[in-house]
Amino acid sequence: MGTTPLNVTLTVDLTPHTVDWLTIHRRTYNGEIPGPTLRVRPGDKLYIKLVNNLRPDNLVRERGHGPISPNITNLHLHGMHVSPKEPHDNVFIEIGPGSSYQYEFHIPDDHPAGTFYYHHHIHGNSHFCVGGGLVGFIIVEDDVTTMPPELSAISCPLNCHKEVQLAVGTNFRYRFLPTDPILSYSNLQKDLGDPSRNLDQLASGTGTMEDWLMDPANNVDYILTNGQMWPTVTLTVGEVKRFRILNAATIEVLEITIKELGCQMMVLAWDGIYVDAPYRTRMVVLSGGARVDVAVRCWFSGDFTMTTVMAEENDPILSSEYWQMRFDQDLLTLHVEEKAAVFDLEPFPTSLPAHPSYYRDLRRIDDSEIDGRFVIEFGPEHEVNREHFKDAMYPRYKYEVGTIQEWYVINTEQLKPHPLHIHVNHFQIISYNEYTHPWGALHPVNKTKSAYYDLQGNLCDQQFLHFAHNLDWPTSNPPNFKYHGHHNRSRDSIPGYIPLGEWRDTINVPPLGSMTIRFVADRFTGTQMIHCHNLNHVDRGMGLVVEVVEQGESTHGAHTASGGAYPGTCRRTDPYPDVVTGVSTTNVNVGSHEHGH
Ligand SMILES: [Cu+2]
Repeated sequence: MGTTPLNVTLTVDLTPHTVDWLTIHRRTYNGEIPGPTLRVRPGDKLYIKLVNNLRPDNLVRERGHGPISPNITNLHLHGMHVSPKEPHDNVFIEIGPGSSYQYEFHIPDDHPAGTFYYHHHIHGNSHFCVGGGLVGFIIVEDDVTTMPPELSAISCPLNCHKEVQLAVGTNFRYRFLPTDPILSYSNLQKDLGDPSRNLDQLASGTGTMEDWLMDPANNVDYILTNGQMWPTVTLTVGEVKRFRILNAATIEVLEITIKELGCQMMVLAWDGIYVDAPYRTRMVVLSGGARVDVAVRCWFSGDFTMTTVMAEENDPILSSEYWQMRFDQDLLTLHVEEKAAVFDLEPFPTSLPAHPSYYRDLRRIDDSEIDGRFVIEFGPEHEVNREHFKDAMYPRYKYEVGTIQEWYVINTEQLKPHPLHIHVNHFQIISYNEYTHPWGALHPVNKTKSAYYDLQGNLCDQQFLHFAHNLDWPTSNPPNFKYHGHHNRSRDSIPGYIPLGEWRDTINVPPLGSMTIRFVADRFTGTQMIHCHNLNHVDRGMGLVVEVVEQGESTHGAHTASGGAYPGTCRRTDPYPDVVTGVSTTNVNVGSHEHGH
């Protein structure tokens, strides 16, 4: 166990970043995209001094109506099990131009070893800043004395040459909606006076540099791997390497695969938490903020392509909210060299480290063990539970530390996926698109029938229209929509389907999707954020805060969503049903009709 204090300085500055012939200016940590990789061990105390070297500006816009100044910054340790209070992982700290802040992160002795990341987390400018490059890996190293030897053979600290870190980002992106104040980098850069050539007129007189970059005919990739275009990773035939892959993009869901036949991928961990046992996969699906650890081995020499696929046979709905952003893009070349000696295969890991006690399996616990329940509803217009996030003053749910929580997550949008991210605690997937009554009652007719019922048991029309008539993937094919899977069916071939029991800190909630998650509110009290990790969405208010209180402290006083409409109903105009009546569990908090502040 590490006990060394680790001191790191991360300096945020505007830095030129060159890709091929093009130099762009982006906000970076220590001048790099991604920022430096931080390696820590359980028990370490990590001190990060965050220095903001950006210039002051006059750009002040109200949150929710456009970016606040992208020259304000802060830091979040995504997925790390650390305190959300100051001076720890409090994401509501704001560090202005010319200022600095001394963060402290006390990493628990029993913190899982795995792949995490740090990034900027200011509400209102996160899409611009994180998408531009304010991301970096933080890796909690395994304990060499207890990790399985086959895993140690492909991992730091003993075999760092076997590790490959891939931060897949969109740092090259120029604009998608030129008039959109959150999505348009160029206009914002112009407003800020950042050095930028994006709006330069071309000598040919055919528009701006940005027009040229955005013209599909010019075939410009905008997905970068570690800030580069198509880097090369070298392996030898039969060698196993451990890839730590981060989706550092702000909007896109990545469906990563190896294009050519001849390489194998084994999933080791999701979001920094080892799976129970390694399993083969042909594709990994990562929403923004997600990480996966995969072991890769190739049988033949030659060049292979790791690519992100958005092909017809997959789920176009996962890619993003905007159809024009569907893409197939190559991420890197796997260059596999001939092996001089006899052909032998290095083994894949067959076992993985156990989870800490606070990530114990909650799938088969008795209902009576569940201490509290909450609903998270992603809805239209960037709302969570029918409202926009404004500040951290009013938690929407309070619960005691140490309690077992069961949350029901639904997405009432027909076309947009929303990746849910919960700070501080990972959560376990208990049900996936089961479409039962949110409180566990069975569908009155057929539990496996894919229809979505609200808290009152009413069939929600929008779900019914898409799903009810033809449930079998992939034959179900309404326009622009494919059914994303159901946990009672065999969904091995569906990209993005999440096996029950796995742990995540970020999970894609497909359109009209639903899931039940559980977790222990382990150890840390304080206000913590729950939000959509499509960063343009959270910038517009797609988040809320909850508060974990001390044991025995009152959980009253949480403010429910305002406006007379509540989560778990079919339409935003539906009244909130009285779910407390007839529900045997205690501490159902969504039904409180308490208002006002
Ligand atoms: Cu969203």
